[in-house]
Order: sequence, then C-alpha cells, then structure tokens
Amino acid sequence: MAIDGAQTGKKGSLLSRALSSTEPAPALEIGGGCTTMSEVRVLVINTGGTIGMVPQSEGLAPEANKLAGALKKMPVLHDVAYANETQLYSRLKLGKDTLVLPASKQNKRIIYTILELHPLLDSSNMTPAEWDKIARHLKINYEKYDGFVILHGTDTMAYTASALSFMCENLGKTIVLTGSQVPIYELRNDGRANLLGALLFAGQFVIPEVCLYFCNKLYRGNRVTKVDAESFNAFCSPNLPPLANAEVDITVDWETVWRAKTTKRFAIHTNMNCHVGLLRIFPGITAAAVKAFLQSPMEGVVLETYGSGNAPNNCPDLLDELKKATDRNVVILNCTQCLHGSVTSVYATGKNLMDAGVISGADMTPEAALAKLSYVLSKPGSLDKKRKKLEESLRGERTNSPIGTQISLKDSKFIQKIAQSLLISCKEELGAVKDALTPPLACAAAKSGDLDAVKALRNMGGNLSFGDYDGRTPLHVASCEGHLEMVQHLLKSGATMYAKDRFGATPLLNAIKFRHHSVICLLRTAGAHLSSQELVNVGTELCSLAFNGDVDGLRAWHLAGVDLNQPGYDGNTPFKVAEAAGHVEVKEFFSQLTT
Ligand code: ASN
Repeated sequence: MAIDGAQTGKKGSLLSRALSSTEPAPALEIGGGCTTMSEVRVLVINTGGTIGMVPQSEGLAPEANKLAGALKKMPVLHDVAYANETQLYSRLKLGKDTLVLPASKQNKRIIYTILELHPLLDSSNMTPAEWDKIARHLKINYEKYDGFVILHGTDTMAYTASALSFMCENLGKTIVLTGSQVPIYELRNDGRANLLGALLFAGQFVIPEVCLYFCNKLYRGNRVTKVDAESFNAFCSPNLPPLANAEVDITVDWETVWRAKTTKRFAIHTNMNCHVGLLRIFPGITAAAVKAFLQSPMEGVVLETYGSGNAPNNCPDLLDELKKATDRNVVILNCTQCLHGSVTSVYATGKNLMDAGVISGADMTPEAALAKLSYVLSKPGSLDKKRKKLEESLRGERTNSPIGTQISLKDSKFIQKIAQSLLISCKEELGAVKDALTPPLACAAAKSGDLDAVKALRNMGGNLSFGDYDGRTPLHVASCEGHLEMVQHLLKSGATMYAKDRFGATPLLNAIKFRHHSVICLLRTAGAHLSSQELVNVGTELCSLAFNGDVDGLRAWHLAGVDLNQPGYDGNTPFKVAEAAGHVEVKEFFSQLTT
C-alpha cells in the first residue's frame, strides 16, 4: 500500500488529500497478469444481506448471481470505458465478477472482484460455520489483494465482525464489513454509498483491523452493535469513537487504530468453541433458570447484567448456581445491559458476582464478549491462562487502563519549543506539528539504529507507520540499513510492512536491494511479500546479478521467495548467463538450491 497520508495516515487525513496525493498506488499480482502503478485490488466477499435482496413471495431474500451484473450498470461503481480501454479483463485474466471504480482525482483505480458465497444468507441464518468460510477466503486471498470488503446482513453483522476480529490473527490489511438497510437495486438506497465507502477504505487505507463501515462511519468491528432497524444509521460504537468519519473529508483517527504488534504472519483461527451463550438477567429470574442454562455442555456464558455489572444479591440460590458453575470451570463473563459504560465493582450487587468467580467484561459489547469467549475457549492452554486472556484487550475490544502513563507529544519539551517558535497553541496545530515531525525524526532514528529514540517517539504518541515526503517509513529505512533489531522493534510496535514509498518499493524490496539477508528472513516470517509491480523485470535483474557473479544478491532474491529461474529480457535464464560468463560460484549456488 502506498505510504501517503491517506494510506497509513496522518491524523485527520483528508479524502481530498488522499485523492490528490502524488504517491503511486500499489500494484498486485493477480492471476498471472499485472496491475499498473495506479491500480489497487480489493476482494469483496458477498455473504448476503439486504444489500443484495429482492422481494420474493415470503418477503425480502438474497438473490444469487445478480449483484456483479447490477453493479456494472451503476457508473459510480463501475467504469466500463476504463475496463475496455485498458483491456482490464484480458490483461489481468479476470472474470466478469470484477469491476473497477471510476478514477480518483489522482487517477487511481480500485479494481474489485466479487466473490459470492453459496448460499447467500439473510444474516439471521449466519452461524460460526459461515465465519470459518469467510476466514478461509481471507486467508487464501490475503496476498493477492490490498484490502477486503465483506458484504453482510446488518442483523448479525456485529457478531460476525467481532468473531472475525479474533479469528484474524496478526492482521496487516484492512477488512471492512458493510451492507445496507435497503437493497441496492432500489432507487433510494444506502447500499451504494456504503459499498463505495467500504471500497475506498479497503483500497486506499492501511487500517489493519476488522472494521465495519456504515452511514459514513468506519468503526472497529468488535465495538459495534446494531441499534436501529429503520434508520440508515443502524450501528453505534458506544464505548469507542469511530476510527474514521467520511464526511466532506475523510478523517481517520490514526491514534485509535489498533495494530497487531508482532513479527508473526497473518493466520486465521477457525473452529471456535460453540458451547457458549448469552444470558440476560431480568427482574425475577430464577435460580432454576440460571442453573438450566449453565448445564453441560455449556463452557462459557456472557452474563448480561444491570448498570455497572450488577445482579440480584438477595437471592442466594442464584449466586450459588453461578458459583457452582464457575467451580465446574464454566467461564462467566460479565457485561452490562447498558449501551454505554463499563462493568465495575462499585456496588455490592456487582462485587458479589466477582466473588462467585465471574470475570469482568469491562466495556465490551455482548457480541464481542461472546465472540471472545468462543475464541479464547477454543485455544489450547490452561483455564487460568484463558481467564487472564479474557481480561486483556486482544484486539482493542475492551478498554483497559494503560500500563504506566503515556507521554503525549504535546507534553514533549521539544515539540513545545517548536510550537512556541511557530506561534502554535491550539491542539489541532500541535497535532499537525507532531505528525509532520514524527516521520523524519523516526526515519533518522531508524537509520542510525537508535532504538531508544524510536521508543521515545512512540511513547510521545508518534505513529511509526507514517511515511516522510517520499513515503518512506522507518521500516523502509531500517530495512535498507539492515538493522535487524530495529526492524523487529518496529514490527512489534505495529509498523506496517505493506507500506510503499513513492517509488513503489516495500521494506522487503529495500532489504533485498541492500542484501540484508537476516532482515529479509524476518520480514518474510512476518508475512511480507513483493507486489507484481516490484516483480516487473525481475528476470533481467537476476540475469544481471548472475552476469556479475553476485551470489549475495541472488541469495537475497531467493530468500525473498522469488523464483531464480525467471528469464531475462532476451529469454536467457540467470543460470545460463552465469554459465556463459564463467561464474563457477554462481553455478554452485544454483546447484545447492536444487539439491
Ligand atoms: N435481515 C437482513 C440481514 O441481516 C437485514 C439487513 O441486512 N439490513 O440479512
């Protein structure tokens, strides 16, 4: 993904900036063909929902094999002329389910392919089996696309978004769920705007989360709940502000964006534990009803309690049933029935629940709590470890008080001095100074391998995924320099390895060019891959290395996962070139590869 403000983000990046940026867009390798510098690829997984429904004898229901054809007739969602003029279908070897958005101001294109699941479902019919299916498609297609959109019914979208947020481990790309309240085939509908917005976020921004886009807002998927069956504004995120607002400008709150801080590659976790449930406390609920609900095979229950996590404590039998269940290792997670707020132990009625072994779910939505229980209980490990995991924030699904005080860049003497000399006083301008200064400072620190300086910038609230004026991030610089420890630190701080500088290069290509083998291996382990744009003419590059007897250079490409048998412009393979030039050491290197 190109590193401009729009894609990795300066806080408050504007759509106008995104669209008028001079950065090249990423290119991807799909089906053997090549996208151009100005094209990005998004996969749209259509699971069903109102967005693609038509009236049938029993009411609205999804209709298969209709959506792509219908979208092709909507100029705002498909540019026929561009597809024809650029021979999109033959060039990329694409089927009829691929469409292309009209050009952005900067002449960038989002090419999106619709993958329709069978059968399409009203989301009321969704089960964990469908979550597995979606996750598998994400895994299979992960390297082929820049971002992903999942079309889904609104009724259980919050459940699926929550589940996928946990099932997608070490996520580095944007996944956006969306749908609509009115079918896209109707004259007045919200489907067109929701799909367009979701595509723009998935194609133009690296927000490495499972998100939900609806009615001009991008939310963290595991923070939302459906609150309205009649309004276009169907969702709310009661305990976390939206990640982005798409008004006249698109404003991304980059400080809220959650990142997997890891060197591990993207993976999916399927087969969630299905012996979980939601139990809502109500006045008069009996101990017998609670007992029945908690019986085997139940392994985990989200208890929806009153206010700040309270349940009756004047009914000893009821508390006794909860205690007996937790003693049997049934995990009970306490969430409030209130839309807004958190579980605390302010009241005796709440404290007594904790005494019975119930775990606080803090400010998690019941949807997120259920998905988290299902995820954590399906993982190996001791019950103690699982109970601890439930109290942690795994994907930003609950607000935990930060460990230690976070220093804000606003508090930094350095920034304050600069602000004073620039006569800056307001919060927004201070933030702009911070965003402008972080990239060059972090890149300088990355170049000299100064881990302490990078850590200090991070602690001051600096975003290590921001690029400088050339879109070069600290990860690019550290990869060029071969600072292994720095690369590791940056990845563990959430820096994106999908960043592209203005020349279209990723940190992996930088590490190859400078033959930093250990950095290449680390980036590869973390899931880094080259784009088709970076692979153009690679055969000729390999032949040139072979001609010069450059084993180190060839090894770098090999470690990056590139096939070294690709011919150069004249059809000769690197091996042939080395042979002709009499480079015995290169020939030996090739023979080692084959043995
Ligand atoms: N029943 C529909 C669904 O969840 C509601 C919608 O999508 N607006 O599939």
